[in-house]
Amino acid sequence: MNTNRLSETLCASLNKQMTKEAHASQIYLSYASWADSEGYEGIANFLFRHAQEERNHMMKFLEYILERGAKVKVEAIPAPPDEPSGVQDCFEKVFAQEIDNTKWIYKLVKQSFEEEDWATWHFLQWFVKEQTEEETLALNLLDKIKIAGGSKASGDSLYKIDKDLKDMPDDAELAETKTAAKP
Ligand code: OFO
Repeated sequence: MNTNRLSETLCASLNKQMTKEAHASQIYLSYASWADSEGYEGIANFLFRHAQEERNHMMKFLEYILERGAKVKVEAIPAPPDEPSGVQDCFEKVFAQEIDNTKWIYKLVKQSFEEEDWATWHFLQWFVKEQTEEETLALNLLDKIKIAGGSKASGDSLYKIDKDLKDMPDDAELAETKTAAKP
């Protein structure tokens, strides 16, 4: 009896995304290490936490594949790109990374829809929401850096941003959770 509830094609794509999440985690680890070595303790802390989040995303895919009776394929993780040249470049790279990941999540959603695999489609909705949050978070940070002067931001304003990031929550509030009383 076949107990595998995933198609071969969807299983391959989910495995691919699992490795992409692991890659994202390595990217955040590398940027966090760069930030720490530059003296930005708060930014490093924020990015280290995010590296862990991506690792959790990887585990979510792994567990889902197993749960559906399919086979997990653990593969090599590509090396992260070059380290950032400054704080603005760092968050531009973070934003670009999240946009790219959203693109892959959307491809998976489309594939699950086309294959009429509603369990996988439902599983992926969590990631659709998560990507919106992560893009918003990165965008908000870029806005702050832009206001502070972008690549010409003063040491003082970067110090303030670094301090704020230390305790900043990892998730952004989405429009749907806002109210007139709490815009
Ligand atoms: Fe950056 O998010 Fe995973 O999926």
